[in-house]
Amino acid sequence: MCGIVGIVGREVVAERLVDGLRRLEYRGYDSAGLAGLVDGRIERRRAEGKLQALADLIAAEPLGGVTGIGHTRWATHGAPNTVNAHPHATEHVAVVHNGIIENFRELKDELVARGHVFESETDSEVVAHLVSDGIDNGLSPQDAVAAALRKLRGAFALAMLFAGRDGLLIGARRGSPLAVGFGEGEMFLGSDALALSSWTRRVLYLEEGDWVVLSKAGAQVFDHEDRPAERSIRTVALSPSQIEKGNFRHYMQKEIFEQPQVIGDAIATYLDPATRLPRLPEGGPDWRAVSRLTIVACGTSYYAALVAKYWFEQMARLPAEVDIASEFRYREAPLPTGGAALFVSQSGETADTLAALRYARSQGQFIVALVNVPESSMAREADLVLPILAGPEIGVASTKAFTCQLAVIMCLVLAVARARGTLDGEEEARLCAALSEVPARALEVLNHDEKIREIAGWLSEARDVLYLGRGVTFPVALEGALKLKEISYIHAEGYAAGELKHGPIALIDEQVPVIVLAPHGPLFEKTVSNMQEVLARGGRVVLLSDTKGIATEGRHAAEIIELPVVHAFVTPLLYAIPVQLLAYHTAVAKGTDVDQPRNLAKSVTVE
Ligand code: HGA
Repeated sequence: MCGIVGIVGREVVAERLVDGLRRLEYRGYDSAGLAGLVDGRIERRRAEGKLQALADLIAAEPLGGVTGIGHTRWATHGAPNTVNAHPHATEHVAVVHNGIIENFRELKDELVARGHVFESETDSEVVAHLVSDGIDNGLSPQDAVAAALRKLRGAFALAMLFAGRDGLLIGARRGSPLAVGFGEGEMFLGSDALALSSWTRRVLYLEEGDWVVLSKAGAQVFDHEDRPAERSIRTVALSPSQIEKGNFRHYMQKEIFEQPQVIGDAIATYLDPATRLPRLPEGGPDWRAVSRLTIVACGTSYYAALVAKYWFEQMARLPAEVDIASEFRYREAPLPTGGAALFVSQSGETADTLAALRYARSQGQFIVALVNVPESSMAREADLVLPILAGPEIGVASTKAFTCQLAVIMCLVLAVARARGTLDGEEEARLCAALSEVPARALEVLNHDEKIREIAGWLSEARDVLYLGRGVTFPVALEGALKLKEISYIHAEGYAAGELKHGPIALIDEQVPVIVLAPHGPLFEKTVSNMQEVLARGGRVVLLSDTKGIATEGRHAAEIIELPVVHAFVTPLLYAIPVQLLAYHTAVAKGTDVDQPRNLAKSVTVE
């Protein structure tokens, strides 16, 4: 989604603004732009496409100004072209915006009637004209912003620059995150701490409804009722190695290979190393009294939530419903008294999931947030926060966040099962041991990288690919298909293996690779029967199984990937890795933009 940066600096800021935008590239965008204050006047540079186009433009036509703002745009209103690129400006103010101004049409009509001339099709431009209108009427920039904010509906983060007011930036947040960075005689604004990471580690996160006035001397925060507010400054621990590619070709590849480490970190936090029993942060509900768990998420996090449903029901005997956030939020689902709700989101800012969380709160549910960004809105609004500890995830296609979500969910399920007394001691110990072994087994899986790259060679020629799984590997089949679609643009579907004959089997011919996820265990024979149905119709199967599974069925498959033998419950953590690698290598073979796939955004802060 859109990225915002701003600097009140001591020297010309254009290059640093571009550098800040590079750190936000991972969010996905289609155009970019800067505004700087040059001799008191607003000047802009904007370009369609990659940031390099903007960097080239600035090299050809340098942009001055020691105070400036920058933006990467992921279009919601208006085509991704230069005219619609931010910043939007009038003679008084330049604005960058993340989010959607829902009442922009009526505001625009009013402003047009008063003589304002708009140049873009965006909703965002209305903010520039609204603030400008206030300044035209004699208001100070600060008062004009306060007045404009009162009129805006929707979700947004904003940064604004004012003609004739060097050293002044105003930022605002409602629904989309915005952070303030404190430098030495300089101040910064950014969509997240990553954007600010090469300038400062001292960061203040605006709270919902806050707006902030930045000058060289510091920041003054106001709350949603325009009262001066105190917000604490934190020191953010982000090391350069966490946000650089190192020896890897792509962030996605780096993040896939980080999994043994980060899953290990998550498990070490949530499983006591001495007793190997789960330990959760204080403050959970009385799980014995929870009647039902509602789990809500989007995208990859939704697939982690689907695995969670199997685990909660089977291990903790807790009825669980899983919903896609964008559907759940408007469905007005009745939620039971004494219920709890779990929200899963890498960024903790996903607009639909956040809205769903607020709905669940209005229905009296106990709110648990499972997020990768502990300062995020969901973390702040939850009763219990479980950080997944994956470290910054830059690749748009989520990988390590998925497996860390699974690791932490499994620890939560084990803790809930213990509280509810649904697992006997031996089985609990077996499960905890199985989970503790996952990092070592994940390393073994990564050793198949080369083999998977070879298989991806022929997968890259396919037009359609099917993924089949049963039980806890069914959501992994869905995730595998999503990964392939996201980064290689090959059409893929994930199916519950038993559902194949109810429709998708019609798609099978020699041209359609079928990836079968079938760990040996209680469901193996059933899944293999479905694989046979594929083979009988000429389908080409890639079988992901373990030694036992491959010994009995491997000879039928065109390709096999042998995975370690593990407890059935932890198979999703391991089977996720080869499907990530398959998607990765297929995308590389096709030459697509792995880390920034077309049309996609990372943290989806609009509906
Ligand atoms: N609505 C604005 C900004 C979109 C956005 O925030 N995307 O993440 C536009 O379309 O320009």
